[in-house]
Amino acid sequence: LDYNSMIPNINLTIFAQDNGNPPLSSQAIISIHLIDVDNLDPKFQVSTSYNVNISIDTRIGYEVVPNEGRIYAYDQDIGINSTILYSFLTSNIYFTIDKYTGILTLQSPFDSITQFDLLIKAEQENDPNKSVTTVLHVNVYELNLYPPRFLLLPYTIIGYTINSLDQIPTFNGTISDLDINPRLTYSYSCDLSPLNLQITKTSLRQFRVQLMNFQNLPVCQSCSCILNVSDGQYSDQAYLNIYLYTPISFL
Ligand SMILES: [Ca+2]
Ligand SMILES: [Ca+2]
Repeated sequence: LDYNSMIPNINLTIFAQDNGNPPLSSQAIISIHLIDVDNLDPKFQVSTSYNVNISIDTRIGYEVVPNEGRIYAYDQDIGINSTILYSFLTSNIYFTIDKYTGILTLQSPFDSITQFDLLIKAEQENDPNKSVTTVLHVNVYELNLYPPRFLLLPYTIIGYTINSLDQIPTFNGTISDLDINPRLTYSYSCDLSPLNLQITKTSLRQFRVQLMNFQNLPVCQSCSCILNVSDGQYSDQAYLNIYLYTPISFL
């Protein structure tokens, strides 16, 4: 008898007859009522594994829904149908899973594109030994559709060869990049080797160029540097022309 594949209530009619003449007989009905026993583990609705594709810019608190739908498992004993509890077997800082609903929530932001797997367990509330596991494949991606561009060219720095801390020759520039959160990095090269630049990111799309060794700079009329900005995939270049004069009082 298998509860899951049978009608749980069966009536059997028993018929008895003797060999007398005439034969006498009687009948009785046996009513069988099947009760399920807890012999089957829970099962995930998705038989393979779950997959999550999530943008690196996703905000904390966001409900993360796998491609296959919400995480869901059920007790295969249909007559018992115990409550199922969900948990992670792999420790991770990014997601929480609701114990009762299986809902995944982002609790920590991503700082790089990455891929990792998490093991998820579903167990019966009344018997933790009756459980099943599945894998959640996580793919953190970043949309990078637009190239960065230096704005408001040409760039020029004019200054003196000798400076104090409050008059370091400086240039503030802006980048155009239509992506939501461009990860811009800067580099440079100059035609005059003693010229060293410090490029600082001042905001998501703004930067500051300052001349290093500002107390003792070479004379430049003009020197030329090439600035480079990259978003990891696309890049742009701009010329920075530098004019450095000897202060008149030192002539
Ligand atoms: Ca069960
Ligand atoms: Ca971009």
